Amino acid sequence: PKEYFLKDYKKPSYYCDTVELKFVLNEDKTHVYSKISVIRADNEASASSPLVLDGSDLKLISVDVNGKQLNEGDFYVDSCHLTLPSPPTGKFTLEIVTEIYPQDNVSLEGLYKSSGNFSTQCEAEGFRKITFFQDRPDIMAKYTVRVEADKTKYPVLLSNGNLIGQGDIEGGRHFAVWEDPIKKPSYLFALVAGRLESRDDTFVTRSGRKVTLRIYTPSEDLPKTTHAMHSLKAAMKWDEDVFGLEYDLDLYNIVAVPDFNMGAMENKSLNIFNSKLVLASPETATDADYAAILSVIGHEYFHNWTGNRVTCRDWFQLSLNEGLTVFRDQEFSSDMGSRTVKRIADVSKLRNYQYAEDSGPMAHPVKPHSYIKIETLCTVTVYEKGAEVVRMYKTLLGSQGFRKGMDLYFERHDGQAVTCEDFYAAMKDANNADFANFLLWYSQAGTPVVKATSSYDAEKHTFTLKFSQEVPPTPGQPVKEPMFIPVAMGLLDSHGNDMPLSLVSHDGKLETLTVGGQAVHTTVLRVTKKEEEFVFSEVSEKPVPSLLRGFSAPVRLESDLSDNDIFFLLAHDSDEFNRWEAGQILARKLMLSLVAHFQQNKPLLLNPKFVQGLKTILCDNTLDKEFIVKAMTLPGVGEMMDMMEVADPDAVHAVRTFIRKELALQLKTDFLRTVQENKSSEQYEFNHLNMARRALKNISLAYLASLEDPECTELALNEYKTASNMTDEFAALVAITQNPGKHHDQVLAHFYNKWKHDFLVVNKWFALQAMSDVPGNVENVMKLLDHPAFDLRNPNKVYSLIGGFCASPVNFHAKDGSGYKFLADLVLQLDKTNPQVTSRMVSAFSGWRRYDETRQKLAKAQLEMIMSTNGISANVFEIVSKSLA
Ligand code: B3K
Ligand code: ZN
Repeated sequence: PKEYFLKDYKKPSYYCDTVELKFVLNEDKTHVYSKISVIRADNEASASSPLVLDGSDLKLISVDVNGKQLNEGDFYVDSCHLTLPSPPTGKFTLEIVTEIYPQDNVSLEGLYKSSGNFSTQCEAEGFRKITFFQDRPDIMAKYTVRVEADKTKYPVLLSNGNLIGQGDIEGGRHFAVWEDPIKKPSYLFALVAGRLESRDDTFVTRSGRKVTLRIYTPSEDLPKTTHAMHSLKAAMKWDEDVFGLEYDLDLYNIVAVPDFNMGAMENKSLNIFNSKLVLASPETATDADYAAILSVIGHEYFHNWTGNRVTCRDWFQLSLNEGLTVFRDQEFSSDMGSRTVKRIADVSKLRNYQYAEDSGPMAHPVKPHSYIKIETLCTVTVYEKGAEVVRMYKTLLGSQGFRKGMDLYFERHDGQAVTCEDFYAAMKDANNADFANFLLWYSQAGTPVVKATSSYDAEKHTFTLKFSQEVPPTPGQPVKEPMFIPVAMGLLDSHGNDMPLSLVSHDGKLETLTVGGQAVHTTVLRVTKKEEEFVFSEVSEKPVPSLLRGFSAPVRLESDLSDNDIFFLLAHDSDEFNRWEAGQILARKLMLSLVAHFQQNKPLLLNPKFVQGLKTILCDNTLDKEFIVKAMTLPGVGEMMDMMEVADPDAVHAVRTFIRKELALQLKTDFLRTVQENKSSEQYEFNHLNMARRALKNISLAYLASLEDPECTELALNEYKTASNMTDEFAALVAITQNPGKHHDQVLAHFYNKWKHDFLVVNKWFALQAMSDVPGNVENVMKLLDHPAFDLRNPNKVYSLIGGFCASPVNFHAKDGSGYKFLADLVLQLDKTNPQVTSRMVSAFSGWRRYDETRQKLAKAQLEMIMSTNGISANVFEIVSKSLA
C-alpha cells in the first residue's frame, strides 16, 4: 500500500464550486448523478495538469463534459481514479453517473444500509465510494442534493442544509431536494433515507433566529432522546456564551443509527450518530452514558465552527479540527459538571492510552508526517494530546487572550481549509505573544520527561526551582529538541496556604506576579530549555512547591519531593487537581513497590499512611463526592504498565486486586456507612450532585463486594434487586460479578433475560463478561461469539466483546498465548468485512515489545501470521507493519 507524506502536499490544480447530486435509491442498486462545475487553478503548474478524481468500488456509467458524453480514450479509469487528461481550459461542467450497491456495503464507509435504512459516512475518504470526486478537504463547494426513494420504505429523506423541495413521483416513490448554502468539503456530505421519526424542538439564537432541532430514530426509541436534545440545546447556548459562536442555519438534524464505525459524525447540519451516543433513559443508560452523550453531542455541534466552517487543509492537519474540538467539548463538560473531576478524567485517559501510544511503535506527532490509511490516525495523540496542545495556549494566554486568538482565527479563516500553523499564528498575532518553540508540540512525538529539583536558601529567603527536560526517541525521530513547557505552579507555606510569589527574572529584576493588582498564587513558568532555573525571592520559609497545577502540560513530571511533601500536598493544595495528583503519585509509588514484591514472591503489605490518607478523603464530607471517587480510584492498569521497564500484567493485576481488597477490609465500616448514606429513592436525575452521590455509593459497593463475605455479597445482591436505574443496577452487577461463582452466573443470566430486547444494554452485558479477569475467560468469550445476540458486522458488538477482552490484562496477555491467538484469528475474519473496525482491534498488539520474552514471542508470531496472510486491508497492514518494524 502507498504511504502519503505531509511534505508532498500540493495545492489542487482544479477547484469545484458547486456540486449537484441526484440519488436514485433502490434495493438492488443505487444510481448517483453528479454534476459539478470545475475551475482550473490559475497557475502555471495547473495549465497542463490532468484532472484526477478519486473513486473506489464504483461502477462508472457515463462521463459528460459540458453536456457532451466522453468517448473511451477521452478519460481513463483505474481501481481508484478517473482521469481526464486534457479537460477544457475555462470553467466547465462535469457530469458523472455511477452505480453503487449500498445494500452490500459492510465496511460502513460511503453509502450503506443499517437496519434497513440508508445512511452515509464520508470522513475521511468515504465520498469516493459514492461518486468520482477530488475527495480531499481543501476542495470546498456548495452542494444541492436530490434524493429519490420508495415512499413507504423510506418516508424520511435527508441531506445537508435546507429542504427546498419535495414531492411524489411515479411508482410509489418520492423525492426531496436539499440545499446547503455553506460551502464544505466532501467528507461532510451526508444522506439518510429511512423509516424514522423525530423529536422536534427549537433553539432561539442570541441574535433571535429560530433554529429547528430534530433528532431522528426508529419510532420506538424516540422517548430515549430527551437527554440528547437537552445536551444539544446546552451546547448551542454554551458556544454562544463562551466563544460567541452562533449556529448558522435554520435546521439542525441528528440521526441515530445502530451500525456505525465510530461515535458520531459532524456532517454539516446532519449529524449521524452511533445510537449508543443518542439513546438514553434512566432504566437503560448509566451516568457514564449520559455524560458521554452530553460530551459527544457537544463535540459534534462544536465542529460546526471548528472543523466545518473552518476545516483542515489536508488530513495531516486533522488535529486542527479534532484537538481543538475535543478541547472545546472538555470545557463544555467541565462547565456542565465539575471542572476538577473532568480534568482528572481527561488526564487519566491521556495517561492510560496516549502515553502508551506515544512510547510505542505507533508513536506519531500531533501533526503526523505520514500515513497509509488516514483512519489509523484518528488516534488519542491527534485527539487528546491535540486537545492538550490547545489547552496550553489557553494556559499561556489566559481566557481572554485565548478568546482573542479564537476570534482572529475565525475572522481570518472562515470558509477556508487551513493548517495547524494558521491556528498558531492566530493565537500569536491576536496576543502579540512570544511562543518560542511552541510549534514543536505539533511536530515532535513522544512524551517529554521533566525533572524538577528545588532548594531553599534560609538566609537569602530564596527558593530555586531547577528543571531539566528530555523527549524520548520515537520512530523516525531519534533526536529531539527541548520543548516549550508551561509549568503552572505555586508555593505552599507550612500551614498549607499559598504564598505570594515574586520571581527574580532572568535579567536579574524582581518581578512580583500580579493579576489585577492582587498577588497571584499560581503562576505559569515558561520552561523552554533543556535545563533551566527559576529563583523566587522573599520566600519567608521553606515552601512545598505544587508543580504542574491543573496538569498544565502533557509531560511526565518527576520531582524530588519527599513522601511527606506529597502527603502535605494531598492534604492542603489549593489546586484540587494537584491534591488528586498527590494521591496518585503515592498510589503509583506504592503499586510499583508492591509489584516488585510480588515478582520476588515477597508478602504484600499496605502502607498504613496510605490507607489513612484515603480514609481521611473518604470521610471528608466537605469534599465533592465525585472528587472522592476519583481519589479512591487506583491508577489504571495501562498507566501502571506504561511506567514499568518490562510490563507485567499479572503483577499489576495482582497488586491492584490486593490493594482493593486490603482497603476494603481496613475501611469496611466506612464503606458500609458510605453506601447507606448515599442511597436514595429519588427519581433518577442526571446532575452533578446526584451523579456524584451514586458514584460514591457504587465505588464503595465495589470495594466491599471484593471481600466476598456474606454480608457484603448480600448487600450487593440487594442493591442489584432494588436498583431503580441502570447506573445502580449495572454497578451492582459489576460488583457481584468480579468474583466467579454461583451469584456471578445467576445474576448475569438474570440481567440478560431482563434486557435481551435492548441491544445497547446487551452490549454492556457482553463487555462486562469480556473484560473479566477470571483466568481462562477466553473460552467464555469464544462461546459468546456464537451467542444469538452477537453479530460481527455490528461495530458496537465488536467493541464490547473483542475490545472488552483486549482490555483484560490477565486474559488478553495470558501466558499460554490463547488471548493473542484469539485476537489474531478474529482480526483475519473481521478484516474481510470491516477494515476500519479491525484496525482498531489489532492495535491491541502494538505494545507487544513492552512485555516479557515469552509474551513477545507469542504476540510477534501472531503479528507475523497476520502479515503473511494474503489480502489483508491497508488499515491492518499499516498497524501490523508498524508494530513489527
Ligand atoms: N470526525 C469524526 C471522526 C471521523 C473519523 C473518520 N475515520 C467524529 C469526530 O471526531 O467528531
Ligand atoms: Zn471530532
